Amino acid sequence: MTVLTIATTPYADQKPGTSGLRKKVPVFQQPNYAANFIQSIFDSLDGFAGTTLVIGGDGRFFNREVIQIAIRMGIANGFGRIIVGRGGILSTPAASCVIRAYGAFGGIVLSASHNPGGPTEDFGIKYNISNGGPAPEKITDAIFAISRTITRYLTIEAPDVDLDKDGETRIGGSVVQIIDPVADYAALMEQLFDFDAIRTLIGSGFRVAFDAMSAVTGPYATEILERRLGCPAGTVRNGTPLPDFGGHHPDPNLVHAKELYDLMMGADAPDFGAASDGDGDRNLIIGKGIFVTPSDSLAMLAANAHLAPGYKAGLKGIARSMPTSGAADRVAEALGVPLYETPTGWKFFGNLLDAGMATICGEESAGTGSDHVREKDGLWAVLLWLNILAARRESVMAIAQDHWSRFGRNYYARHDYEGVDSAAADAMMAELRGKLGTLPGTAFGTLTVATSDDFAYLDPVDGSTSNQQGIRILFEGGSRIVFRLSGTGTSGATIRVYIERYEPVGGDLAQATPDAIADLVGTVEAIAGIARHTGRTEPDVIT
Ligand code: G16
Repeated sequence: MTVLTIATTPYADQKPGTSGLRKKVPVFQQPNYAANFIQSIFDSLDGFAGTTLVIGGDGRFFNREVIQIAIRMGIANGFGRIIVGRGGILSTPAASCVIRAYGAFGGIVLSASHNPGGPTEDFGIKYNISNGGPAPEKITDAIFAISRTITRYLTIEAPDVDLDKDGETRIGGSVVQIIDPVADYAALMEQLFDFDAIRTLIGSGFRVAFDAMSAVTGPYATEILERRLGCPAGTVRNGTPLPDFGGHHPDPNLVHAKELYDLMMGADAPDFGAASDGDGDRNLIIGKGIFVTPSDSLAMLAANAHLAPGYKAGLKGIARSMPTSGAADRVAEALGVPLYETPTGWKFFGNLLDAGMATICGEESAGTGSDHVREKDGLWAVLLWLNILAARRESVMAIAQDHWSRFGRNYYARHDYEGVDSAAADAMMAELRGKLGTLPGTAFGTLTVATSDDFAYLDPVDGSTSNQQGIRILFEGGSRIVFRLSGTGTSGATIRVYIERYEPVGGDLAQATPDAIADLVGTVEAIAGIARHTGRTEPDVIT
């Protein structure tokens, strides 16, 4: 086997965002674009000669091509074993599971998550470290720095590997191993949850609808829900991963999973509805007649996790991203465990999980997970819900109402302004930042600003700091609005506005969310001037 050194020139735009490098497919199709980034990943790492690298992706358009590039480059750079999910498939949580199960040095995961796929849509590459979690900023910063000066990449001359046949192939001094993408993950789920109890629940006529959104969770959900837990065939909808996700956004929110939402709000709704995203790390939970917000789902899962075998010893701590509602904080308080508030991005939970400081983590962006892997995990959340439902034998609605009556309710919504001109969005944020000192004491209608700041995080494990992670406007009485720019978009900027109002126990816990937060929504323009800066008068998506 000859290692080829291919001369290349840098691209200036390979800065990883919230979760890896995400760009449109034609950007990735530029000469050497993917190879440059993959070589920059390898050049940022030390000591991997002879070790194992995991490679997989969510099956979107361009997945197979980049998998072949990554296999050749992994071999040329000296990995001893390359483990690839059959068909080039590994969901993000399954990739995390496989990295841990096989003691791999790290993994390359090809995905643009919930973003659409296809020849002109989105693609992405991220690197996960040996704990199975996303590379921390120290590494992503190094990757970016290397990508700006790269002059060569290493590859080998070899035919494509047959991705569809399990087994091992020796190439030079390395082994390429194609594995079943589902088996290790499904085995882990069987360890964590009471499959017998869930099977009994299903056997009693409990009906589940799971929308895989033509994305990667199809094979996982079919194996686990239909084959192992006894849900009838057809429980998993849109269960075949398609390169363009059937032309839809594989984003499990109320806009893109509207069909499921409508089903769950209908007269003949199943008992439990759920969906997952492009790469399987996000989740949407809907009970009969009730959408559970991701922030509430985190709190309810944390409060009931002890009902599942994997968590019966209790939680060490709960972590949530800053924009996620404070519902989980009240559960942590009641359980007497610490609550950690981190910046947006699953990578910030890794240190807390590794240090044994937190067991369950969650984000408002439909992500929940635990210390079983180092990524958020859509099907895990579905299975924990099913385990809780099997143990409590109550409806999702009853569990939610009981939760609010014990802890109070955090009314919560996120307003997204998508594809906004980046300069206008930056100007808006800069102006807000400039007024932070003067906002406290200012009244907006009936609301008065108590404090305002730009969230900064000091990692309690490694002492690293992350600044400018979102502008928080906290009102007297505990309501809050947070402004932040998304780090996962691929065109223009996305402004996210997170709106939250806490209703204590004894208050009106049965309001419609838009009514409960109407006064806060009414202050957004006066505080931030989104319309003035961007011309947008309405959000594109409300979740
Ligand atoms: C990624 C990160 C999440 C983050 C989300 C939203 O999710 O893994 O931790 O909450 O992006 O980020 P933003 O608000 O910056 O768009 P995913 O599912 O896209 O990988």
